[in-house]
Amino acid sequence: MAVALILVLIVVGSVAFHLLSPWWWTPIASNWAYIDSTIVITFWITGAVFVAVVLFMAYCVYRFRHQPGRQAHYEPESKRLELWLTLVTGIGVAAMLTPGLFVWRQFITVPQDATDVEILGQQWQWSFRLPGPDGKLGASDIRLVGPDNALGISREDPNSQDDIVIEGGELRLPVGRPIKALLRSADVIHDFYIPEMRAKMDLVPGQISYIWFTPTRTGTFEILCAELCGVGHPQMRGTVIVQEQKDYQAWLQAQASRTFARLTPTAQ
Ligand SMILES: [Cu+2]
Repeated sequence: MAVALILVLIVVGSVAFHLLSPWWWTPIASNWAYIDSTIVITFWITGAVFVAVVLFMAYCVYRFRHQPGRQAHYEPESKRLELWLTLVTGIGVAAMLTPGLFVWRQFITVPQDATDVEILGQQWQWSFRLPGPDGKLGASDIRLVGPDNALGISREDPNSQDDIVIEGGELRLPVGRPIKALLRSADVIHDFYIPEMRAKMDLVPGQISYIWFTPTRTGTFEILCAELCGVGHPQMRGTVIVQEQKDYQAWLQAQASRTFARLTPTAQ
C-alpha cells in the first residue's frame, strides 16, 4: 500500500513541479516559436506516457499484492497486448518526430533577403564580421589568422576591405530582419546559442555552417557556447544587442574605423 501511494505521489509531484516550476524557458525573441511548439508536444506525449505507466504500476502493486493462497497466472506472451503496445508506441514516437521534420525544413531554408553576418568562435571568445556597404563578406581562411588578423580574412579579396570586424565584442542586429549567421571555428567545435532566439548550431573547424533567425524584439541577449570546448567553456560568452532599424543604422555608420582595411592595412 505504501509503495503504491509513493508512486502516486511521484506522479502528482512531477506534474506539479512541471506546471509550477520557476525554471521555465526565457521569453522568446525570434521567429522560432515552432521550436517551442515541438518541445511542448514532446512534453505532453512523454508526460502522458509517464503518468499512465507510473499510475498503472501503482495500480498493479496494490491490486496484485501478496495475499495468502493467491497464485500468479503464468502468461509469458500475449500477441494482442504486444500488438497494442507496438501500435501505441509507434504513433507516439511518430507524433513527436513528424513536427520536427517540418520545423527542420524551415530551419535550413534561409529567406532570400537575409543579411549575412559572420560569427567566429575560438577558445574562448566570440568575434563577428559584418559586410560593409557592398553587402558581401570577403573570403576567409583559418591559415591567415595572425596577431593582426584574428579572423583570418583574405587581404586579396576586394570584398573584404569594407568588412566590419568586431573582435570579442558585442554583436548588433536590427530587429525584424532575417539574419543568416555564417559560423566558423578557429580551433575546436563550439556551438552558437542565444537562448532567447531558440536556435543553435555547431561551429566546426574547417567548415562554414549556418543558422538563420529573425530577431522579433529589441533588447540585450547573451550568446553562449553550447558545446564543451575546453577549460574556458563556461566563460565563452558574448552579447547581442537587437536594435530598432534607425539605431542600428546609426551604429553601423559609426563603425567606419573598424573596417578590415583600416584594422590591418596591407604592408607597403
Ligand atoms: Cu566554445
